[in-house]
Amino acid sequence: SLPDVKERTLIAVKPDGVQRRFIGQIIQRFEQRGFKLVGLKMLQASEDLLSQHYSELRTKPFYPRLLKYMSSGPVVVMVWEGHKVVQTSRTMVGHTNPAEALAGTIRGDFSFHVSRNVIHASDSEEGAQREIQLWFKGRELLNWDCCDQSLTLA
Ligand code: DGI
Repeated sequence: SLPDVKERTLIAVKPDGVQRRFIGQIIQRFEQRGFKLVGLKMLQASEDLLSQHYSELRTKPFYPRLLKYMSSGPVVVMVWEGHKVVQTSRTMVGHTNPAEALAGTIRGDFSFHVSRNVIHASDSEEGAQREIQLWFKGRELLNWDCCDQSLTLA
């Protein structure tokens, strides 16, 4: 069977990543890998939205601080599409704890503490679908083809 090139994942530049001016460098890494950006917006997330996003972590001791930090300033949320984009993004993002994140990963290159680890990436295909539906309306996701695929506008 043909490889699935339509897999999608949710990536978010967290408030510390926005504040430290990393939006451009993060987008650049996904573009240069060859993934396709199909959704993008900036917003300050409510604690209600974040409690749904992080529902699996609600019993953790750091959960109240996590929601406070994630709602403290704007985030940039994106949907990226491509073959094995969920798994590849997790590799690009690196370990949750920056102390264990390898150099060359986004967290390994841009962060030093788990409470300020710059970026979110969905951890499974099911999780990605759930998170994309939570953060985006269907009409906010755009299908498009590369200009080298056809010359019908010529
Ligand atoms: O999917 P990840 O973001 O890599 O990791 P996760 O789903 O286990 O945790 C979500 C976020 O919660 C993580 O990016 C940062 C925060 N977090 C996780 N473990 C800790 C933590 N924050 C603090 N302060 N302490 C933790 O042990």
